[in-house]
Amino acid sequence: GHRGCVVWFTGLSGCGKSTIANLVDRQLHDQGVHTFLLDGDNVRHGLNPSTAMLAESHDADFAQRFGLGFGPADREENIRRIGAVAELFCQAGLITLAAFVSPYRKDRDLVRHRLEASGGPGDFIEVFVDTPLEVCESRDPKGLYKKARAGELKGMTGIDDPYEAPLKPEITLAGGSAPPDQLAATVIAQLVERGIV
Ligand code: GGZ
Repeated sequence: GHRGCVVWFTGLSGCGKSTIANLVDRQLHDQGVHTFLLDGDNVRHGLNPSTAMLAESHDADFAQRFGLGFGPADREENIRRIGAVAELFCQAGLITLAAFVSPYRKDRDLVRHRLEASGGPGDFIEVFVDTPLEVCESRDPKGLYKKARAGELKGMTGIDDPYEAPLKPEITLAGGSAPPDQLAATVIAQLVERGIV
């Protein structure tokens, strides 16, 4: 058996965090470990939809008030909600994997402090996927960097919005230096070493 914890992946868009988190999730699941993965693909649709998405089912004023975008306050609220949900999964005993840009240090630190207060030290494992911006930008799967460089997208992390790297992450992965499955193996080895799985 194992107790719950939150493994929090942070890094630039295109750094590989979602790919690595998915590999860790699948591998742990295959070993019979109870996991749950939170990432933009499930969270920014259900829990934290954009204003435009929310407007499909609610009136414009409601969508404006509760929809989330990528401004500083919206990112803060995005991470706050995700942190609260991750805390619940952790309390349910799941190895909870979260993969979000989460660019602001204070927002990640708040999640850490809440988790360590409700659970214990070691319940929050921050994984910094440290991939050079040039590598992320060359991948650019959604063309967001290109748009940001062209001035068509404002507030892109790493271009005209800051990414505040963790100061003392539990794990740092040199993204782009090794294939994703090797980086996922590094994470799992760390979880074993920390007695989590
Ligand atoms: C950063 C953005 C932006 C801006 C849209 N800045 O590569 P992706 O596409 O799939 O991952 C990015 C995702 C970021 O959502 P998060 O919920 O992880 O962000 S945060 O933690 O900052 O709240 C990217 C896309 O959404 N995207 N606009 N301006 N990423």
